[in-house]
Amino acid sequence: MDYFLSEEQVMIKELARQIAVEKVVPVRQELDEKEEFPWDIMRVLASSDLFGLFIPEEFGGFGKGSFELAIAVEELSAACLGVSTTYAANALGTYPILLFGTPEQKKRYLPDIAAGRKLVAFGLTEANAGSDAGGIQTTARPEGDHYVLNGTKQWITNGGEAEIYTVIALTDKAKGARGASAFIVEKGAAGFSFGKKEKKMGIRASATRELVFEDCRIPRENILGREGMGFIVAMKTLDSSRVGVGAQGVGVAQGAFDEAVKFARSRVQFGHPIIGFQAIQHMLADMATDIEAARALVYQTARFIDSGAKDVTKASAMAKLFATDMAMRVTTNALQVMGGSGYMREYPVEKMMRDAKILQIYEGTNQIQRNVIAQNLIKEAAKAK
Ligand code: COS
Repeated sequence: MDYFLSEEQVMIKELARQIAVEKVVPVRQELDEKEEFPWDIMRVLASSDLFGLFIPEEFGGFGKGSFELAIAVEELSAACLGVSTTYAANALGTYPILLFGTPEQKKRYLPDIAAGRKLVAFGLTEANAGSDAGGIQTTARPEGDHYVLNGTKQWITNGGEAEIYTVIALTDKAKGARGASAFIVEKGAAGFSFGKKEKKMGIRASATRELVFEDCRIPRENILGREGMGFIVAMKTLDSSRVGVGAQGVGVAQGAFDEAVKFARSRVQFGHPIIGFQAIQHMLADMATDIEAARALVYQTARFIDSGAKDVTKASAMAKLFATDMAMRVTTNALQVMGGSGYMREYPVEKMMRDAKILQIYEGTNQIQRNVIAQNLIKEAAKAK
């Protein structure tokens, strides 16, 4: 399918693919087995200017948007979802600054992010606040010209590796979600430490840690937006970034599909390559159709976001939901096409299937995406009446 990419977009796609093939594929199995953070690859992405894609030119970026980010994420995801999660979570952590930062905050933080000199992480989730993001307990108490943070954030991607953290905490506990505010916290701040690195089923090249705040003092000017806006900052951030999770789904599914086709062409059973059997052909046909439908939805949603549309919540949730459920179906069936070989670590598809599972969970489970879509449908129906 031709998605009518501009010359520049084709270049971004080809550059990301070249890095994926030359730098990521050769090391992905080792990174997975050793649970090693992909610093070398992050340095290659930085020197190739891929961290600045969605950051305005005045802050050292390329002034492109969600679409260009999505195509880069897709290509990296076809090679390794652990690597692409590290890269995409950097964008997730950056959106609060991009969407709600003052010109001074943008000037201070975005150039380092655009150059890939500093990684970013987003801190919302807590032990008792996953799907129920409004239930966070971490507090930020105003004290003179500082805020004092106390609490623990859980399962934070890029935790420990990032230099910059965008964190949601309660400035008014009595108001619950409406008393939440968003902050920038820098690594090294007194009272800010990290929990152990989590051991995960998949995306094992990515780092996942707790962020621990114990009387962590940060300057007042590190608030993003106003006090009480934190929940909206988090929701708008997720509206922008969920389409990127959809792009991860398209990428990993394409990667698994390509492996399945390659295998089916060479594997001979009953005297023929198995790609000649209709049972296999129908599975491949369904997988290819599924991937293309998800890609069309993800690309269109990213373009919709880049158009400056005001309300992208439903579209972004739909793209995340469809593309990531698709990724689980396609990686599972790619493994099935390969039979016992697919189950072996010698081939990359078992890792792709393990990795894909997280896409249905992070940045809001797919059950939460359905809630978000339904709430928006109800709102639209009420408006139309
Ligand atoms: N944009 C702007 N405003 C939004 C919004 C959005 N996308 N989503 C919600 N809001 C507003 C609502 O309009 C409401 O405003 P009022 O208080 O003025 O009425 C307020 O925020 C609270 O919204 P709601 O009542 O829908 O909140 P809930 O507590 O019911 O939670 C969900 C909403 C479930 C959607 C939210 O908690 C969520 O996204 N959970 C998943 C969290 C997640 O993705 N975690 C992953 C962490 S990052 S890996």
